[in-house]
Amino acid sequence: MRRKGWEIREQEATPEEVFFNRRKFLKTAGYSRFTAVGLLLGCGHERVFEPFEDASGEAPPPAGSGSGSSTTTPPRSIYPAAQNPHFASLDRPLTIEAIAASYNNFYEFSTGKTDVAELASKFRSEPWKVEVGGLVRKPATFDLDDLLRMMPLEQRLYRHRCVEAWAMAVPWTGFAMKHLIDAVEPTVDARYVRMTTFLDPPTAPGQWGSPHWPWPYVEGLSMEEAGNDLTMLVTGVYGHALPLQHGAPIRLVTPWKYGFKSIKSIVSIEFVSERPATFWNTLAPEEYGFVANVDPEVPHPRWSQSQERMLGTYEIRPTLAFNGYGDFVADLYI
Ligand SMILES: Nc1nc2c(c(=O)[nH]1)N[C@H]1C(S)=C(S)[C@@H](COP(=O)(O)O)O[C@H]1N2
Ligand SMILES: [Mo]
Repeated sequence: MRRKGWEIREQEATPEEVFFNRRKFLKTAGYSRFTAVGLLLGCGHERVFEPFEDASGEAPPPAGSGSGSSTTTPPRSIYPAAQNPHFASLDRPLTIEAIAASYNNFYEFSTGKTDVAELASKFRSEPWKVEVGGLVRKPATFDLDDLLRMMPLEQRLYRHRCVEAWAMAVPWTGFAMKHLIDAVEPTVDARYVRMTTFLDPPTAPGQWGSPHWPWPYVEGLSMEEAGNDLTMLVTGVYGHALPLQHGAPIRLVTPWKYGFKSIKSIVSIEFVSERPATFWNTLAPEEYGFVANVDPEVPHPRWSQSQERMLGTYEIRPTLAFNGYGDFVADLYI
C-alpha cells in the first residue's frame, strides 16, 4: 500500500502503548495525581486532569467536571472507544492532556487561554440537546445520550492547528459527521451546514462581557466538507467525555482547517442553502476566512503561517498544507 502524506513511520510517533500506559507509569512511579499534574504544569492548580485511563482501569470522572459533580457523564462503557486504525499514529507526539486542557480558546468564557478551564467549570452541559433541522427530510432534536447510543463512536489521533500558530496533537472520540447527515436526509437544496454554540450570558462571562460581539458563536461548512471522512462530531478526548473547556458535550473537529472552525458546545445543526454568516468571519473577514484551510503559504495579515509551536514542548514545526490532511480533502478545493 502506498503510504499517504499524513501517514508516518511508526517510530516517529509516540507508541500507542506508551501513551495509553502513561497512567500506569505514573502510579508505578509513586506520584500522586496531584504531584504528577503539578509537576507537569509547574503550578499549584487544584483542578486535576486525569491522564488517559486504560481500558482495564477504573474509569475516572470526566476531567473538568469539578470534584463530585458529573456534568458530562455519558454511559461509562462508551469510553474509551475503539481506535480507528487509520488515525492511530501521528508525525508528532501527543500533547500532554493536562496541557491541552489548560490552554484553550473558548471566547464565551474568556479571551485568555489559561483561565478558560476555571471559568467554564460552572457551566452545565447536562442535560443537552442538539437540534438538527433546516433543509432535511427528517429533522430531529437529539438528546446527547441518544446520539451517543446511535452513532458509531471511534477514537482518532488528529493534529490541531490554531490560526494563532500554536498546535497540538490530540486523541478525540466521536463520530464522523456524515453518519448524522445520513440520519436526517438533507434535501438537494442543502448546500451548507450551519452550527451554533449555546447562548447563555449569565453563565458565560465572555457573552455578557462583550455584548457587541455576534453571539452566539456560529460556524459553517459546505455540505462536501461536512460529509468528508475527516469531519468529526466529538464528544470525548483522551479516552473520556469532553471536559467543558474543550467544548462539552459535543463539538466539531475539522483537522485540516484552522481551529476556529471547530465550534464547541453545539446546540444546533442546520442545513441551509446559503453560506452562513459565522462568528470570526463576521468580526474580521480579512483575518478569518470562511474556508480557513491550514495553508503555510498564506500568511495571516498580522503574522506568518509558515510555522507552528507545539503546546507543552514549544517545539517549532513547519506548518503543513491542509495541516497534513491533503490526501483527504485537497480535491474538494480544485
Ligand atoms: N464556541 C466556540 N468554539 C470554539 C472557540 C470559541 O471561542 N468558541 N474557539 C475556537 C478556536 S480559535 C480553537 S483553536 C479551538 C480550541 O479548542 P481547544 O480549546 O479544545 O483546544 O476551539 C474553537 N472553537
Ligand atoms: Mo484557534
